[in-house]
Amino acid sequence: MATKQQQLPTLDTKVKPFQLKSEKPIDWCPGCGDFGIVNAIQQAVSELGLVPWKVNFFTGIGCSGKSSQYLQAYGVHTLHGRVLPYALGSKIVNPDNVVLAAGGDGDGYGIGGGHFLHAGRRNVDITYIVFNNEVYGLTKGQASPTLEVGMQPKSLALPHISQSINPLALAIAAGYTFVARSYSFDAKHLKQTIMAAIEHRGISLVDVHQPCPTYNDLHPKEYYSEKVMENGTEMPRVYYLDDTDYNGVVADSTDAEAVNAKKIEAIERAYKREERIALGVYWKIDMPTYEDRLQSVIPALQGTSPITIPFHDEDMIPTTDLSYAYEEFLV
Ligand SMILES: Cc1ncc(C[n+]2csc(CCOP(=O)(O)OP(=O)(O)O)c2C)c(N)n1
Ligand code: SF4
Ligand SMILES: [Mg+2]
Repeated sequence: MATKQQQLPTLDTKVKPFQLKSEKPIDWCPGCGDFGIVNAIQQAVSELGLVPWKVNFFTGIGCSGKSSQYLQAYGVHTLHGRVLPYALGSKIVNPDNVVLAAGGDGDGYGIGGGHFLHAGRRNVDITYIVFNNEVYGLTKGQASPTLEVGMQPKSLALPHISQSINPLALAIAAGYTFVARSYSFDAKHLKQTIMAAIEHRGISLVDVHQPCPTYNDLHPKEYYSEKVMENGTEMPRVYYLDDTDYNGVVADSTDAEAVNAKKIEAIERAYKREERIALGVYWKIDMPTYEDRLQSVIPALQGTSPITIPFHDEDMIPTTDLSYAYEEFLV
């Protein structure tokens, strides 16, 4: 089977990142982490040499949701919490395209939480990038599902009284086949992580820590660049899993027992309590995608895109007999 990299739609002459910028005026606050994430997406699409009109970019609602307007590609600025159904549907009918979904932590892990979990089970070959700033930025800084209990950014009148969720652990448990964390102002790491996520065959989650200087004063840019004490030594806050002994890549996905053990290890790694923030790939496994399984039950889809199959002839007569589907309703 061809690797995903070989299958990606590419141009002989790569487009430059600046050619992927749209002309829409950007209205994010100065210093917002969203700038770094959109830049990294443009860099990744450019460096992979992707055909821009074969990149479909869907976003949810929030400050982060505006990103689809700032990338020169086809896309939809969708409904709050509903970015994944758009993205999954788009990929299933256009399997040759590269589908990216993005949105905020409120959008994806809150109102869109049901879609977030069930997208994992399906393993459609898309990349989902979540802008994680611990608040609902667009609606003035209410607590998002990733804000830890007891925390009080300046936008809250009182400390937060709900527990937070762990998006990486949730994604691993739900069946995502590539789960990574990055940071909006680590341009190189973020670009490389998004590229690896796009190259991965299956659903990939990139949870991106992102300062919201307007509403979240707990974790500004300075927080990520400061040093912290670890075992009596000053260490950088942000570090890389690649520089540790941890390796989240499953070598043999057919060994169910080993996969389970590795999954537990990955979830434990995602839950590790530490002052520092580990960026990198927490979990990666090669598994059949939803598209593979669909083709195995509908052989007519093999080697083609559903979108190219005509559903009526020249006289507008349906080419597929669906009457059997209604038989049970006939009286
Ligand atoms: C159905 C629905 N409910 C609520 C809203 C109001 N609303 C708009 S954006 C948003 C939260 C955005 O937070 P997040 O997803 O974290 O994105 P951010 O702005 O932080 O990037 C809410 C609650 C809405 N637009 N639609
Ligand atoms: S409110 Fe926060 S997340 Fe939204 S644009 Fe401003 S800084 Fe960025
Ligand atoms: Mg948010």
